Amino acid sequence: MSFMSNFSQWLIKKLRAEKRAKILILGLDAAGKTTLTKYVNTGYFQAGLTPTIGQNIETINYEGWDITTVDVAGQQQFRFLWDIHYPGCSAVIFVIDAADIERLPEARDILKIHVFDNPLVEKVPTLILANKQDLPSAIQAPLMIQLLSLHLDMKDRTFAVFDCSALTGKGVLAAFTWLVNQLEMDKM
Ligand SMILES: Nc1nc2c(ncn2[C@@H]2O[C@H](COP(=O)(O)OP(=O)(O)OP(=O)(O)O)[C@@H](O)[C@H]2O)c(=O)[nH]1
Ligand SMILES: [Mg+2]
Repeated sequence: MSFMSNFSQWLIKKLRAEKRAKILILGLDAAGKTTLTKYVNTGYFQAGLTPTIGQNIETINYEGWDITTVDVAGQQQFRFLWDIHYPGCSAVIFVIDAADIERLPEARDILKIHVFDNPLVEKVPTLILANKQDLPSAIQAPLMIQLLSLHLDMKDRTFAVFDCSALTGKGVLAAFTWLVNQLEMDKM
């Protein structure tokens, strides 16, 4: 093998090796975090998942990136565990059950405490997912931005709100592509 092909293989390996990211997936219990993570990993909806206790850590390869997803338990008694995962995270995904209007104020409070006002993640891009769009009562992104006052609270942050359904998969790819584009930009 020539020096150049050795060199180019080394370079490709090195560049690929550097494309590593840890993405933290937060949100209230039953928002759909694990369902979404499974969909991203397998391309299929998995029914009957049990509520997460602790966290699920998985690795996916996407567009040359080695992405570790940390899907945490959303139930209140486990939320203290989220603190362990903030250091070193490259992006946050905050999943909201967009059809559960009653819990939107709670989702907003948790988003504020754990993301907006959290200095450990102030420099990382945040993808907010208005999940469960397959349900007729789901609120869509423009109204979600208003209801959660994201246009005010997040004005100094890199964030986007996407509609999606972890059941049908609609919107998941577009949202994930936005996030990976942010990771690419952060690397420049
Ligand atoms: N209709 C519909 N149901 C969904 C969707 N995403 C998740 N679900 C359902 O919502 C319920 C909770 O989903 P999970 O993925 O376990 O929620 P979670 O956010 O991981 O919850 P915790 O692990 O308790 O924090 C399950 O019954 C899922 O099948 C969706 O996009 N549409
Ligand atoms: Mg879960």
